Amino acid sequence: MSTDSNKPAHTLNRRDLLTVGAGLAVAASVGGMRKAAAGAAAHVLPPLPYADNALAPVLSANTLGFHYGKHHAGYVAKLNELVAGTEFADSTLEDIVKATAGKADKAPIFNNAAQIWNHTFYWHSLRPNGGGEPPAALKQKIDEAFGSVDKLKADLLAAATGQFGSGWAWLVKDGDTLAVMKTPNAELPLTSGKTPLLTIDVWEHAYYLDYQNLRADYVNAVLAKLINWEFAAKNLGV
Ligand code: MN3
Repeated sequence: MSTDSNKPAHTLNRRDLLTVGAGLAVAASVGGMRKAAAGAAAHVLPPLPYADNALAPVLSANTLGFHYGKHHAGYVAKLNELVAGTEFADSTLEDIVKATAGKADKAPIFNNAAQIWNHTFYWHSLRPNGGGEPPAALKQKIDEAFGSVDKLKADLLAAATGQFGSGWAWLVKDGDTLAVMKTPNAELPLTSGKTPLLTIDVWEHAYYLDYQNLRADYVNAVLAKLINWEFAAKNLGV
């Protein structure tokens, strides 16, 4: 984990980079600098990569309004509250996630930090007019690992609907191959050494306003119309 206290001020902006996958970084340097100077919040809510109505009708503006504006924002506010004055006060989000994973006494900090990371990654895993065919280089990797894109989608659906209660379904890079996994609550593949490529939020707040209890309908609609294969290709580096 980072210990930034002895570093010169001009490096402060690096530690508040919320790195999401390869090549995507959301800077919160202004907040970080303010914190160093005046105790302001270190972690900021990254902007949605599209308007809150851009995913409709698959996901309504009402769902995004609550999911992003209340849930995601709430994790940011809570994490800032929990780390203030602690050893994690000046740590990056990823450093906090890795340092607190699996530690029962740090569970509230882990849960809020990991949920910030997961949600930012989720918003980028979706896009308006998504779905369709993955880019050729990604499709080749998918075909090698799963046999077909349809089989990958079936495996993602099975992971999403097989996750009992709240959690996440993921496409990950695991060693030299691709794999599907599910995680409960705030857990994420980073802590088991896998590289996340895509995720689907299967907490009820992600779909209940639009799909009620029909999680499978939500996942199928996301896979057909919103999933951002280009984001996965970028994270895979192909
Ligand atoms: Mn959520």
